[in-house]
Parts: sequence; structure tokens; C-alpha cells
Amino acid sequence: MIASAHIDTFARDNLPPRELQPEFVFELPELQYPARLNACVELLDRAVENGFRNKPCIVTPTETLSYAELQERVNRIANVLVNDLGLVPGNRVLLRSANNAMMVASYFAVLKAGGIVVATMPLLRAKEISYAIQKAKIKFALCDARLEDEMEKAKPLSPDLKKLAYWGKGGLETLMAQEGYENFAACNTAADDVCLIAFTSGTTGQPKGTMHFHRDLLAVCDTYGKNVLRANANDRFIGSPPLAFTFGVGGLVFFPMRVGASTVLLEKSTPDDLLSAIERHRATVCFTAPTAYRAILGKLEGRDISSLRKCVSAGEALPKATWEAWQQATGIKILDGIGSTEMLHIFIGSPEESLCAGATGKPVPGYQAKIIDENGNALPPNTPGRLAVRGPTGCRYLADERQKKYVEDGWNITGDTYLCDKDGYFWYQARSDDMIISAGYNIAGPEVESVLLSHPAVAECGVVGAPCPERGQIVKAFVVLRGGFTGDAAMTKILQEFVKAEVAPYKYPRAVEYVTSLPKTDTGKLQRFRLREAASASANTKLAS
Ligand code: 3UK
Repeated sequence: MIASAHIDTFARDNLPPRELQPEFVFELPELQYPARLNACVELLDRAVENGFRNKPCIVTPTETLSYAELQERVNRIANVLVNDLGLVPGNRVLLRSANNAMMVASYFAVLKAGGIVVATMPLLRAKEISYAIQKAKIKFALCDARLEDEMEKAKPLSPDLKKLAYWGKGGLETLMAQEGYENFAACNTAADDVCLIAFTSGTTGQPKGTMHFHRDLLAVCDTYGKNVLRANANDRFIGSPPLAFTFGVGGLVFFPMRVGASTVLLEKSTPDDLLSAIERHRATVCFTAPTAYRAILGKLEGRDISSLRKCVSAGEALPKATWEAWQQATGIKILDGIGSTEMLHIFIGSPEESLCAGATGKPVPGYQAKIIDENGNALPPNTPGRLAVRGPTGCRYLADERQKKYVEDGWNITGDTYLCDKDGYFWYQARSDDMIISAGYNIAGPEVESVLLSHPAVAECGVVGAPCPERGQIVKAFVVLRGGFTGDAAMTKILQEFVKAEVAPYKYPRAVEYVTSLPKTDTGKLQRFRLREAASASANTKLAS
């Protein structure tokens, strides 16, 4: 084994045992990494050396930083971490901020100093922040002063936390300004030293800390970035996912920096904000969720987003109707891709010329995928089953029993039900625990959702199983209507008939409930388990009455 640079061995000590880790595959020539590498050196210092010194790296509504300016800021923060706060390699550092330049600079400073980044969603509350601090035994935090209130509330709940510096009100900046801090010698980390602990959004149970190595940050760029996205130094990236979400940091930071491109970071990124920023900054590559593409579609009148050339959608299934409407409106074929926090980024998704609308795509070069049954046997084409994947990245939970559930026989089991057609395209069905079983039929909620979404009255919807004494479950739709439509019995009838005409009639929603909004996670995903809870609660009251 290569000598770790970590003096604090916590992360390595808490890796899952070898036999519970997935098998890692490095078949592509671009994945032959040296034994020692530091992701900050490869992504940032290398870009400065390679001619991008004066090129804009980070663009925000308030500032623009060239690659060299970002590098200097990173060096200054790394010096503060090591010399003023006392960080040693292997220590974890909590980062709290919306998407902005200081967040990225802090991120890379931690990498460069050999620390481990634990970035958290800006919306987290004190209890959730302290959970991460406890779980990852975090001593240091760098935090945007605008998030001070909740951070201060987390302090008394977090005895492990020893040093905390705020930026935006002078504290961190004063330390950064010290003489000699403009240079910093990168920690000579091993390619397999942990550099990132990304917490899952925790739809069920406590969030899991997924551990990633320095080489993993490069591997996602050299697989998805290089072979599917294929952006270049002239691109300007933009998007909505938070940098604490690996979809965000990969798409908005690692991918652009790997090719010397620029990235536009937005602290607020509702569909309206995103649309205006695409126009204003002439962005070329956009990363966001399917619901945002859908929302933007309704607002394109009189806007100019002709600068865009590539659009990536992930996080949830992209309905075919959204894909088609986007292509109609913009001429762009959205690149759908499935990724996960465990795998770090996208592992199935095809480039424009070989994608198949409605399917997620084919495995990203460097990854392998298959569909298996309950016992782990491969299933024939067109048969729904459990998705299993492996590649250069994979699941390593920080001290968590649930490792046994995500990894089976060396394969990562994502928890999704998919099928693979005879041409090798992977088609999303549902999260495995979201499949609805009604009178013996297996029904995928997202399929019914995508039909409902193609009806002009429907703005958003979520489809789940509601308990039913006769059928086990019935299909129930929670629907947010567009302005000007009324959620009454007549509308329900219209929507039911619409679904029956589009897909096998047994899939139609026997119950429709109209709501003003749907429950979402911080990462923008529909929380179907909450809809299921609501559906059970109302079914129970009906049974009782
Ligand atoms: C679902 C999708 C259908 C799927 C993520 C890109 O979403 C990300 O990570 P999470 O850990 O969730 C993983 C789960 O989300 N999912 C994601 N993408 C798709 N379902 N079609 C898709 N295109 O259930 C998966 O198991 O929050 C996505 C990159 C990095 C990420 N972390």
C-alpha cells in the first residue's frame, strides 16, 4: 500500500472492510493515476501552469476570479488552516456556504492542505449540522457569516468542533492577508487518501457519509466529463445544484476546471434566477434538475438563451415530454444521467449523438452496469430489476452498517429499478422502494407522473401507492395544477381518462389529490415517502370513518 499523507488516520480507519467495498475498475487509459496526487494540484495548479492563469475561472454576480486569483486565495486559506487553526493532514473541515467563490476557494484549500472536505447544505439546521460534526469528528469549520446564526446554535451541540472562522465579516479575511500566505506547498497526498465526505440527503434514516479519494475527483472528470459531456476551455458552466451536493460540485467546479473553462456560481438559483443568469452571462453548459428545465420552459417567451449548447439533467428521472419540449424550444438534446452521492457523479448517460430520448442512456465509459434479480442473477433484456454498477468510484460509507445494503458482491446497488433494452439502453422505472403494487400489477410511479406532466393542466405531480384493503395499494396522484385550472371531480375524471389513453389503463390514478406544493429535499428531489405517509394517513381516516 502507498503511504498515506494523513497524520490523522480517522478516515482510513473508518473505511468499510475490504470485503464490503465495491470492486473498483480502472480499465480506461485515462484512469491510470499515479500513486500520489492531490486533486487541488491537478484541477487548479495544473490549469494555472497550463496557460489558464489569466482566464476567468469563477464568475459570480459580484466578482470574477481568474485561475491565478483563485489559486492565491486557496493558498491563503490553506495557510490559515495549517498555521492559524492547526490543521494536520486527514483532519475534516466543515464548509458552510451558498455557491460562491469563497466556498470554492475554501474547498480547494482543504484539499491542498491534505484535509477532508465536509460541505453541508446551506439550509441545514443546528441539529443536522451537529450530526455531521459528530459523525465525521470535525474540529474545524469555515462558514459564510450570513449563516452565522444557525452555526452558532450548532456549536453547543458539537463538542468536537474546536475552531471556527467566518468569512464575510472580516475574521477569515484578516488571517488570510498575512505576509507570505500567497504561496502554499500542497500536501503530497496519496491518490487513495480520503479528501471528501459527502453526506447523502437522508430521505430515510440518518444521512450517510460517503467517502471519496483524491483520485475520485479526477475520475469523474475523466469518465463522464471527458467522454459524455465533452466540454472545452471556451465553455461557461452554470447551474443550480448546491456545491455540497456532489452533482453540483462535479458539474459546476470539477468539470469546468478540468478543462480550463469558466463557471458561473449563483447563490440563489430558482428557475427565474437561472434563466436570467444564463442570458446575462451567455452560459454554454447548464446543470440542473428535470423540474427546473420544465419550469424554465414556461418562461422562455422573449428570453434569449441561445448561448446554451449543452444541458445536463440529473437527480430525478427526466420525463420524455420535458426532453421533447426542451428540444423543440431550444434545439438542445438534454443529457439525462443518473448519478449518486455514493458513486460521486453520473455513471449512466449518453452523449447527444447516441442518446435515446426517454432512456437514461448507456453506462458512461469506465463504468459497467447490469440488471439483477433478488438473488443477484443477471436478468434478460427488457426485464425490470435492480440496477448494479461498478467503475473507478464507488460506495464507501463512513462507519455505517448500511454499507452491506449498497454493496453486493462487489457491485454498487443504487436502490433503483431499471430495465436494459436489447440495444443496451437503461430505462429508469422507479426507486425500488417506490414501486407500487396494485392488484398484482407492478406500477412505476414516475411513469404515471410523466404522463400526467404531459397534460397542460398539470404543473407538478407525485404518484405513490396508497393502502387499499382490496388491491393492496392503489395508484394515488398528488397534483399541483397550473394557474387557471380547478381541482374538482371533473378535473380528476379528465386526468384519469388522459392517463388511461396514454398507458395501460390499470396504471391510472384511482385517487387524485390537489395540493399547492410537493415535499422536496434540499437537493430538489420529490420526497415520495412523505406523499406515501400522507396517502396512508388519509386512507386510514377514511377506513376509520
Ligand atoms: C436518483 C435518478 C432517475 C436515483 C446525483 C448526479 O442524485 C444524485 O445523488 P443522490 O445521492 O441520489 C441518487 C439517486 O437519485 N437519480 C439520480 N439521477 C437520476 N433517477 N434518473 C436520473 N437521471 O434514485 C439515484 O439512485 O442525491 C446525481 C450526480 C451526482 C449525484 N450525487
